[in-house]
Amino acid sequence: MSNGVHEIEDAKLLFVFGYNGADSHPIVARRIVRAKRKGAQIICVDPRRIETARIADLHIQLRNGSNLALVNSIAHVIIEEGLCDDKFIAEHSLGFDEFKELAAKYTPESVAEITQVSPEDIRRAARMYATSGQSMILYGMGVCQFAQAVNVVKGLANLAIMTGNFGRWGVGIGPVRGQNNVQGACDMGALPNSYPGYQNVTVPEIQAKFEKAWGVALSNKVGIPLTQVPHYVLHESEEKKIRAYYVFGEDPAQSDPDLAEVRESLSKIELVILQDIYMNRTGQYADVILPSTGWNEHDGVFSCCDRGFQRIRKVIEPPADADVLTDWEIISRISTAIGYPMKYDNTEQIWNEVIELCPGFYGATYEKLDKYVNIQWPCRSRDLSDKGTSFLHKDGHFANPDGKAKFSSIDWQPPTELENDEYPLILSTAREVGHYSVRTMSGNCRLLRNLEDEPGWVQMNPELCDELGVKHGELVKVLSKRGHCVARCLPTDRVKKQAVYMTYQWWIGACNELTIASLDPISNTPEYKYCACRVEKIADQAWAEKYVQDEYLNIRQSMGIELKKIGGRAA
Ligand SMILES: Nc1nc2c(c(=O)[nH]1)N[C@H]1C(S)=C(S)[C@@H](COP(=O)(O)OP(=O)(O)OC[C@H]3O[C@@H](n4cnc5c(=O)[nH]c(N)nc54)[C@H](O)[C@@H]3O)O[C@H]1N2
Ligand SMILES: Nc1nc2c(c(=O)[nH]1)N[C@H]1C(S)=C(S)[C@@H](COP(=O)(O)OP(=O)(O)OC[C@H]3O[C@@H](n4cnc5c(=O)[nH]c(N)nc54)[C@H](O)[C@@H]3O)O[C@H]1N2
Ligand SMILES: [Mo]
Repeated sequence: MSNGVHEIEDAKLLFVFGYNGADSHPIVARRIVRAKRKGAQIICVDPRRIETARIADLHIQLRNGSNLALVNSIAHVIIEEGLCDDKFIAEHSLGFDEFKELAAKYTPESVAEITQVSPEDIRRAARMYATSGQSMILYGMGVCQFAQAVNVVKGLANLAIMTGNFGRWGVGIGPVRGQNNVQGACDMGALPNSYPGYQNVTVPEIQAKFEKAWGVALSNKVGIPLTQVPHYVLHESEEKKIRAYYVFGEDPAQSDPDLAEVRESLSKIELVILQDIYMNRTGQYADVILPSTGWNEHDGVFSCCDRGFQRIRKVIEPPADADVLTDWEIISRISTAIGYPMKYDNTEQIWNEVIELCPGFYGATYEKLDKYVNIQWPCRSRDLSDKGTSFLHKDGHFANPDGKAKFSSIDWQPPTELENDEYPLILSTAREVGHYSVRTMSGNCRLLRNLEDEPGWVQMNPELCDELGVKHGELVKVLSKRGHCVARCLPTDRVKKQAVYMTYQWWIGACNELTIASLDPISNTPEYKYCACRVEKIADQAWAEKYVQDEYLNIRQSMGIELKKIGGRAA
């Protein structure tokens, strides 16, 4: 994020784009509500009438998959109506003339069919965003989970640059990232192309720095992104093939797209290691399972989505009979066994090594984290007066070598798999408030399970339900070219008739049986938000209910959560 989460409250306009904070990040959503109370205007861009849409001044209920057409059209209006910050553009950016040419094509009238948004609403959104004086964009998976994702982010950046909404308090762009520590995973270099602190593995000086610090020879080759693993197992030559897969805090057999393909690849990999705090679906393919402690059983540092480092502290001992180690102890022992002795006594030693090697984190010492609680990088000085950086690009100085922001001129492109005769509906997948990602954590909580349990819901417009003759709570079959699953029908007029929505944590209503592994070429994120599907009525509901129960028990037994009954006795 270019700005701090706390700054949301002070924005005068929030442009909430493909982000459902009320379900995904209720604490961030509180900030949106407070901003509204302080007088901020809100534009919500989402194909569903989500909670933010209900409190918004303008809800743009665009057609799924039309993001960049809408964004380019908003830019068109800003230019056409003379609402640009010409001084900011002239002093702090490059490429505006080329962008103007591209934007000229995107009249609101010309994108009305693609976006299903009225030209008047596009003009209103453009005026509101460009004239508030302090506009902040918040975006989420409704942007990222498309084959054209990074380009939409660039399109949103164009809007912020052309209106000078960067480098001040309460403006900027906020990718409100997923988990509590997904930003931390990237900060620590859990990426195929970088060491900790976004230092690229292909740069010789950086390679030399880490070789010296660690006393080893390091490769300068970029690694393989998670979502390309099936390709490297199933379709690559012998010498490029993946043979061992060390899965750490991830459940690809539940959360990756096209699960049939994922299962095939997990079965073909010679060695699968799973390091987790619970059994998950990938565990069923694991040769070795390394059980680790949970967040309240160990110390560490998390990075919030807004670059804020915060310490976490151990509050309880793991159960005496649990035979678990902390993640860092497991990694240290594996490394030592492989032949690179790794010895730390505590997380502070690890953290000190991190900040020593990462100039942008250098000043974020444990001492300061204790004193100030939250330090947002960059924090480059150890001096106690450097408390980190709430917003980036101060005074229009951007992180490119020439200090300038770059406009990107990119055309909208349709999603990969469009609706057709056999699969006439759009399947979009998202989140619900009561369960978390692959549900190892929330699914092991009986209270949450009592509130919501298998097989999960498929949200459908009431008119569609009528046409298919299915009612609230009935089990239906959802199919795509790649597979099928069973879920309960949830009629809701918050969604349009053309698209149905599922959440991805259910084992029986597993929407990733259906999703397509079409990846954004830059981020490698799959197109979870768009594929073609069909919903079928199930005539024999009693059979279907029994199927769900039996299947649930089967899965729980195979994961060791429920004991197997052998000859009438639990074994
Ligand atoms: N309770 C709970 N909270 C979670 C999680 C969870 O599983 N459960 N997961 C966490 C994780 S990993 C993440 S990444 C975050 C994600 O949090 P969000 O970014 O909120 O993610 P989603 O709910 O997947 O999608 C956001 C919105 O995108 C909309 N959308 C779909 N298609 C389009 C489109 O074409 N254009 C636009 N503009 N919008 C579209 C959907 O309708 C949805 O409302 O949540 C985190 N928080
Ligand atoms: N269809 C569809 N699929 C999606 C998405 C979608 O919107 N639609 N969203 C995608 C997104 S944005 C994300 S981020 C992924 C999330 O998917 P995953 O990352 O696979 O799921 P999580 O539930 O976040 O956690 C993965 C594992 O980490 C374990 N874990 C938790 N804490 C610890 C710990 O401290 N140490 C260790 N070693 N393990 C731990 C959990 O038990 C769990 O098994 O799903 C993706 N999949
Ligand atoms: Mo995520």
